[in-house]
Amino acid sequence: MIKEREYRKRRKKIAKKLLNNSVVLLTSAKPKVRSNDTNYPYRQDSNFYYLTGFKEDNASLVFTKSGNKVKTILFVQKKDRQEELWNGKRLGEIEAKKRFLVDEIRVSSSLKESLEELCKDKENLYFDFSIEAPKIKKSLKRSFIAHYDISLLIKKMRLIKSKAEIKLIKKAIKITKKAHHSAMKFNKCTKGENELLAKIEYIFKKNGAYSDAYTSIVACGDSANTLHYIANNKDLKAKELILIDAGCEYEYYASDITRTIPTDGKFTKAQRELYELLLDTQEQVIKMIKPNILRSELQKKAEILLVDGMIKLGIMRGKREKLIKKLKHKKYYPHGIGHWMGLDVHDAAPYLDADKKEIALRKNMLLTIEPGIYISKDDKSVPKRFRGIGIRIEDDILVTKNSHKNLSAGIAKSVKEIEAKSYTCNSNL
Ligand SMILES: [Mn+2]
Repeated sequence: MIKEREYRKRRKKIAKKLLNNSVVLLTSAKPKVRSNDTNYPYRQDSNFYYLTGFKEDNASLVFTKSGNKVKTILFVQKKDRQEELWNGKRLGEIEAKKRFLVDEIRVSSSLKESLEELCKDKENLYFDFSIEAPKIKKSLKRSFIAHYDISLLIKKMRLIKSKAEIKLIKKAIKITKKAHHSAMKFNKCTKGENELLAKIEYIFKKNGAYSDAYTSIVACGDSANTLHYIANNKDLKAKELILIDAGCEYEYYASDITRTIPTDGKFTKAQRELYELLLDTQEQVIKMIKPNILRSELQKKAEILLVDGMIKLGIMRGKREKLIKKLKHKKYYPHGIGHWMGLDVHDAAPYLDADKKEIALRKNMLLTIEPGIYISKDDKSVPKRFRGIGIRIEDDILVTKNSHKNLSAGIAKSVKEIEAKSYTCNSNL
């Protein structure tokens, strides 16, 4: 768990970056309607959560800054017996005062009039442009000299993970590891992609991760060549590979893991050749990770290794430099090498600095490394034995002082490890 002191430390850090004579308004995520009077499960906005650790809806965080004086006020929902009967317990302002290390707690219903008072004499208004712009401008009667996007400051802070954050991510990965190992074990006695997915989600929930960090992908055979295949509803077929991209969210922190496993528990020769090329690529890229390396260098390395390998296997023809220059490899490896991960699976931290230069890796940044090879079943330019194979291998990597740590290294990945996990059962596919 992240302690209240840590949230206060984050708020103090943000406050230091604010201009004098400022007000900051951050609001909780709005509930999303699924249909009629039924909502999707509520999830707090990641930036709001980062500064408060508060999971309730209809809440706001306000900072005021004049000179060196900063005041933080958290607005929370009033206790309401009727509302709580239907929608669950609320903390309420009395308990909120005990818990949060903010200067003041007020009730959400007073936000509008409070803002009029708090904004008096202030010149600068900070808020999250992506969610609040039109509403804020309308609701505040007075105008400010300048508006700033507070989310940019928060997202930048989110690049570097604290000890407590890393601990939660490790826990999420630990649960996800169990889920992937269960899929490896039961692949032979599972009928459909949906059934395998259910096994994975069962493990997530059973272990206290009540949500996935993104919609899982369980894609057998050619389905894996649709990058965002989330239908997960086809039967598993013998002698095919299953690409499983699934990671749970634990206490708001993501894990993001992909493994590709054979339906029969054993790779065919062609599958193995492609798999080992990709695995070697992924491992070599991971080896490069240390402070000051750029993501684009990792991308380049992956492209070189994959193109060399694909030329060797007769999938691509020509000279490596020319093929890469003409982006020919994009047909088989169309996506990036990886992304930041944290409160969001694709963590909303920036990739470029203020000068539009690429941000280099630093200690306690966390990113995924996930090269892939996708060969459509209809691609006549590729030797037949490789058609209809899609493979991705993805791990979650923490940048350390001089090197890196693969936080998901414990999840079976080599051909030998994956084949050894497969459980023998009598049910035919
Ligand atoms: Mn990913």
